[in-house]
Amino acid sequence: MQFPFEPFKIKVVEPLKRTSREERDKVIREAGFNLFKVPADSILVDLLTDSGTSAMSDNQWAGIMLGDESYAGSKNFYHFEDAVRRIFGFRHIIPTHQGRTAENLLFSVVLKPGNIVPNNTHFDTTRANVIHKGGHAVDVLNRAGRDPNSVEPFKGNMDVEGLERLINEHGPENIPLVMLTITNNSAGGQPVSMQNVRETRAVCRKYGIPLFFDACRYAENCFFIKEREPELARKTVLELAQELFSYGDGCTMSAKKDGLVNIGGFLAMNSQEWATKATNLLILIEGFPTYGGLAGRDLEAMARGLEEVLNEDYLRFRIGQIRYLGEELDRAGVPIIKPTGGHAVYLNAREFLPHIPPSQFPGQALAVALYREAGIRSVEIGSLMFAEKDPQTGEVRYPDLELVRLAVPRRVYTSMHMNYVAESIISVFEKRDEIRGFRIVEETEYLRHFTAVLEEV
Ligand code: P71
Repeated sequence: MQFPFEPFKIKVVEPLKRTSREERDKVIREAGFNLFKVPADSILVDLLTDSGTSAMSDNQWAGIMLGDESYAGSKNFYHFEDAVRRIFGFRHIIPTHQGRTAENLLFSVVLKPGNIVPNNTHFDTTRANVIHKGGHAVDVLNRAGRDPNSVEPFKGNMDVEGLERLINEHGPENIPLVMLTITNNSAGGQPVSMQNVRETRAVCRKYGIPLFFDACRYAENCFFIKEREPELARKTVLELAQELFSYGDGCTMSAKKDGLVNIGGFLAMNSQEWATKATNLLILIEGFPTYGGLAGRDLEAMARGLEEVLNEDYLRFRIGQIRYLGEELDRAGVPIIKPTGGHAVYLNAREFLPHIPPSQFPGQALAVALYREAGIRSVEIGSLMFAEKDPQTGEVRYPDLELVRLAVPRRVYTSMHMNYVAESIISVFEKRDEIRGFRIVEETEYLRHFTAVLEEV
């Protein structure tokens, strides 16, 4: 397949350093087989995350020079507020230094211990924040999203009937809000349809429960809506975003994704009462409400990034680049989640390495192999990240999917980099029988994948 070429030219470059196989083998052992602990200098193509790794535009860098570092009332805050209000439409806008702080503020304000938070699929920081405030994070993903072989267009959707059942089971009074993660990162970067947003909204309305978006990848999600919901194909991505957010009562946002910045985020909502409480907490943990843990220049870059990301030539390239990588792998028989999502290609590690059981972390085994083979850094999204131990029985529950995510930073890598990645993975696939599983030697209680130390079985 041909994909639209990079709709930008390169003004600043950052050299890549090559390493030998021996060097990489040494580095990965010293890192306890945990790719989060590998120095970025020892990585050739870094697909760990699309978060905070974007290349900013000349327009954003120009905005950086216009940073107004006043403690209160910086002009950049008002630019930021205008941009967010134009696209998202929510009344109260609270800047934070990244997405998880917006989650922390939100759940600190709305959750009572024992409450339930339904989400199409919680991302790990969202889940951890819900649990940390004494709540239960429940994923209510539609059936297609749970089937790695389904090619449905909107595999990120909420299971709306399941949501209604859950509400009836626990009572709406125990559910402070419902969340929709767009795109659905943990389920493969799959989009949520406008239709599904409307249906989710209708159920929330019926029971008087607010609907919040986890809006990290809103522009990518809206581009998929434009491509795949025929009656909406003639709207601009901006118009689609405005419609989508009009169905919600607020959102959390990590602008490190579709804000095209290296740091930044926000919490936005219509409720005055919740916003007041969140702002008071913001002052305690982040800073004054017109900077929220950021410099004025960061707010300006974010204001500009939130608008730039809606450019449809950019989005066509962005989604096309991911699709291209997926197609190259698929053609060679490498098992991937299809269709490809908005920000990443997800390898199906369970099918890639059928000889490694979930208890030996097939995703991690594959991620380590890609690093050793080719200096590519990916991230495991499987049993290392998500397996849960039952506190009573000690029994371990494994997630439905064992994935390795190849997340592509925005505007950073070219098509030749994608070819290199595809060829390297295909060569690992050809010798997959040699790959061994892992066991954990050290782990923490929350978010263990960041720091765990492993050894080869
Ligand atoms: C991603 C990240 C960043 C990350 C987080 C944990 C491990 C590895 C990488 C962050 C998200 C996200 C969604 C849907 C909230 C956050 C938190 N994703 N919701 O995918 O994807 O945002 O990092 O700004 O705090 O690599 P934050």
